[in-house]
Amino acid sequence: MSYKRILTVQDISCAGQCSLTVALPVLSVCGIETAVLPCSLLSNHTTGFDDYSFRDLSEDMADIRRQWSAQNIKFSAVYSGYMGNKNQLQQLKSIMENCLETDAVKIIDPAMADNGRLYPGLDIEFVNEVKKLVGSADYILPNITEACMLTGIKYREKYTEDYITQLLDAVSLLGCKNIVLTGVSYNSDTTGIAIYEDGQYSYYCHEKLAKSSPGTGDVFASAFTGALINGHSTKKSAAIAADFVVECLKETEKHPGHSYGPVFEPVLGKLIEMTKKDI
Ligand code: PXL
Repeated sequence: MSYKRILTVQDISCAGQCSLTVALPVLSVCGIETAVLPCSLLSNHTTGFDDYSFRDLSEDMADIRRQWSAQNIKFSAVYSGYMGNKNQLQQLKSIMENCLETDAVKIIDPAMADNGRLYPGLDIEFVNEVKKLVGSADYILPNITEACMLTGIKYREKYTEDYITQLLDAVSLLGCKNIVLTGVSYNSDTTGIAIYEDGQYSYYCHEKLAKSSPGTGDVFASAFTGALINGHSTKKSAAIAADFVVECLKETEKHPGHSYGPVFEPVLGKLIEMTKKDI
């Protein structure tokens, strides 16, 4: 397999186990060279703490993009996560147009909402800009709330397979080729990942843990990206990432009161084994 260098674009939440502080270690243990483009600098993430500071780095993103373009620095894949405003989405678009190799894989996690609500500081105009961007992605990794926001379909806590199929179809109309919908649960004991790939639907079912936390989606998206870049199929990458999330949540449960992020660090060693590709 040819050497891959990935770029991940998301915020630095200095405390709180999410975004870049998750993506970098996860992708590194998957054995992938990872360049970073931080789009905002926050004291901590915007959910699960009382308050946060926020510095917009969109001007720095533009400077960095200009340098990369001038020096012909290009990446073989891009994986984006939480973006803090419309300017940052614009910069991400420009990066995707100018700093990627021609066959680069584009993975977008539209990390903007959960449990039926947008994250603090984001609004409908932001969602409309995300909608425009996801059409250029090879993979989009929304949760159910995000899929609803992107499509205008009403968010439901309880649903049937038909509802999930309707959501996948509606997201696919935005132009994205492959959809990996997380947190799809049809009963109280299990949850799973619904996948739409080349017009085909599939589902990976796994154990449901009592509690999730902010950053869990970032663990999933980072592990999915790591597995995919290592040559696994979409379904296998989703299964590896979901199994890894279960390991992280089990680890988190060992630390009562640890509610602001997933304890993923002690189980990174397992991910090294899980993502190895035996050809
Ligand atoms: O994807 C989780 C996340 C990342 N970054 C920031 C967040 C959150 C979720 O709350 O607020 C800044």
